[in-house]
Amino acid sequence: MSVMEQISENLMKGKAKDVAALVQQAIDDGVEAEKILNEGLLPAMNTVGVRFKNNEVYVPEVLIAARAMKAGSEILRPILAAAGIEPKGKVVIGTVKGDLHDIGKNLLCMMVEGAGLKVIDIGIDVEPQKFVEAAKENEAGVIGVSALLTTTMTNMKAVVEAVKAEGLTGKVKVMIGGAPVTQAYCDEIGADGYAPDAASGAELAKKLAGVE
Ligand code: B1M
Repeated sequence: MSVMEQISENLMKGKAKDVAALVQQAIDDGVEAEKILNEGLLPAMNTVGVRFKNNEVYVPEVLIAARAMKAGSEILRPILAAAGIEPKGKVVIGTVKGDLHDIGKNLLCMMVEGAGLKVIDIGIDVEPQKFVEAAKENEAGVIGVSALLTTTMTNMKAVVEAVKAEGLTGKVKVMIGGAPVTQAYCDEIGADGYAPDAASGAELAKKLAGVE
């Protein structure tokens, strides 16, 4: 099995230490950091996302795979940065105002990062305006809003409106998700996209960021 295949295998099993060691070994052997990312880490994380979507694996497996992804990408990050290879898109992600749930949001952050985009996680109970400010500050093209409560999911509309008030409609896309959220609600509030799970969320973030 090639080093790249070993990286993928170990990432899918969530073996963070082994992934880190293999990534380092590949670098020492002269493999380009971008190749390790694109052929070792990203496809494996993508496979985990697909399995999660198909209910073949569950939240714990995704979390440990994401931890292994992080261990590998942290070794690559300084090398990629030095080579001027920027993440392909930036996404601000937070849980809507009034809502303290963060497990789904964190999962989404990991999957989006796993898809090769930069994530700016602005936490829970986030004021609508703060989403917009974070997007402007970080020059992010996508805002992701998570909601778990029917009582406060209405604050998602305020995020769409805050983007509009800043004249950023079309430039900064808003995607929404979370257990009570639906495509119909997305259409109703004029958000740019809805994803039912974190894996689809990562795909949608890439699409909205104009990546691939
Ligand atoms: Co809360 N809670 N909770 N809770 N809680 C729910 C959501 C609830 C359905 C339980 C129930 O009554 N059956 C209910 C909401 C009812 C409703 O409004 N429809 C509820 C309630 C009522 C409450 C409180 C009001 C309870 C109280 O105090 N009386 C309170 C509210 C606090 C607040 O937020 N202001 C509360 C508190 C809590 C805890 C703090 C105890 C804890 C949160 C811990 C934490 O997040 N750190 C908690 C938990 C754990 C839950 C349940 C049990 C699990 C939620 C979860 O993490 N699921 C939940 C019941 C349930 O779902 N079975 C419940 C796992 C997670 C991976 O799924 O977040 O759906 P989820 O994310 C999915 C998708 O939705 C999607 O991707 C993920 C996976 O692929 N997704 C996105 C999520 N965000 C996305 C964004 C995207 C795209 C996809 O794009 C931007």
